Amino acid sequence: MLETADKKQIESVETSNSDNRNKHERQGQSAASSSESSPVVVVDGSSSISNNSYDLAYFEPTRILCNNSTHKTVTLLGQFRNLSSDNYAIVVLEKTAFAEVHLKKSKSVTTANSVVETSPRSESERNPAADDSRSFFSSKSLLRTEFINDIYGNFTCLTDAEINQLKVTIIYPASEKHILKYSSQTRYLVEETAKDYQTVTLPHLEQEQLSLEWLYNILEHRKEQERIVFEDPSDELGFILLPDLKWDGKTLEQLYLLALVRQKGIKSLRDLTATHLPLLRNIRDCGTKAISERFGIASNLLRIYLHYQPSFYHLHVHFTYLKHDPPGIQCEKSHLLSTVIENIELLTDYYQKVTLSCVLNERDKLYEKLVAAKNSTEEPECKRAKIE
Ligand code: G7M
Repeated sequence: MLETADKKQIESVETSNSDNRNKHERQGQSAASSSESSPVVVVDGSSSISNNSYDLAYFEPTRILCNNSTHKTVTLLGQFRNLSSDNYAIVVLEKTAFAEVHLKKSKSVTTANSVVETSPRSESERNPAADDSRSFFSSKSLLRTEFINDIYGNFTCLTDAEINQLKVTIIYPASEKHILKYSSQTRYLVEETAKDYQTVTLPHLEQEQLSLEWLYNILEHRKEQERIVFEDPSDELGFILLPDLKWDGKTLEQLYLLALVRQKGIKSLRDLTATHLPLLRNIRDCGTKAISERFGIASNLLRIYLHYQPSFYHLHVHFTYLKHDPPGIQCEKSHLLSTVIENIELLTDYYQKVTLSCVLNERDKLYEKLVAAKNSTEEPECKRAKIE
C-alpha cells in the first residue's frame, strides 16, 4: 500500500534525494546561464519538455505525500524508471475546474452516427479549455445510472476527454526540501519578531533556501517566455507577469498569475521600505491593467497579495481571481498588496519593525530554529498556537 510505505524506504528516499539535491544544486549554480538547466517543467500541453522526457507510464509512485480532497489534488513521490533509478520525482495531479465555456450547449451538430465539428479542430487541439465548440452537453457525454429514486437520480458520466483533463506538475529531480514542502504535515503559527528575523530567519536564509534558478530563468527569458502576459523591463520598477505554476494558463475560473520583480536582492516583505513604493504601485497598476486587457477581469475582482513566509526569497506578488480559492490565500499567510503599500506609506520601516505571524511546517528547519530561539529566551508557550 502506498500510504503505508515503511519508514526505512522513506529515509532512503530522503537520503538519496539529499545527495542528489546537493549534486543538482551545484550543477544549477554552475549552469546559471544555461538555457537547458531548469529541473522544473509544467506538463500542460503547451510547454516543451526540456531535455527530459516525461511519461507517466514509467512513473512508479512510492509514497502519497498529500491527498487533498478540497483542492482535488494528489501529490506523489516516486521515480521515472526511464529517467534515473537514483533521482526521485514529485508528481502533482489536479482535477481542473469547470470552464464556463464548456457548460453551454455544444455548437457541434449531432447526427445519428457522427459529430460534425462547427469550428476548426486545430484550435481545439491547441487550447481545448478555450474551445467553445466542446461542451459537456454533447453526444460525447455518456450517463451511467447509479440509481433513480422518485425525482432524485445519481449518475456517473464519461465525457469528452479534451475538456476533462488533469493538470500535472512534475518536480524532477526533487530535493529533500521539495519533499518536505509538498508533504502534508502539522503546521504551526509562529510570531516572528523583528529580532527573530535578524537573529534567526535571516541567518537561516543565508545558509539554506530553495533554489531561485526557475525564477532567474524566467527573468532572463530562458524559460516560460511564451507564457509572459506583461513585462516592464525597467531595472528599478520592472517586473514580469506570467501564469503561476499552479495555473494551466487557460481555465479562466482558476486565474492565477505571478509578478516577479526584476530587481534582485529584495527577499520578501521584510525588506520593503518607502523606496520600494514606486515598484509596488507599478506592479499593482500595470499588473491589473494587463489582466483586464488580456483576460477581461477587472481589478476589483482580483486578490493581489504577498506571502510571508514565502517559499522563494525573491520578491514576487500573487494575482488570483477573487472567485477562485487557491492554496495559500489564508490570512495567516497572505498580505494584501494594498495593505502593504498603506502600511509603508504610514511608516517607512513598518516591515522591519513589526512582528509578523507566519505558518511553518513542523519539520521545517526554520520552525525548529525559531522555536529553539524562543525557548531559550523563555517566550510563553501560548504565542505558538497549533493549527488543525
Ligand atoms: O510566495 P511563494 O514563494 O509561496 O509562492 C511562489 C509561487 O511561485 C507559487 O505560487 C508557485 O506555484 C510559483 N512557482 C514555483 N515555481 C517553481 C514556478 C515555476 O517554475 N514557474 C512559475 N510560473 N511559477 C512557479
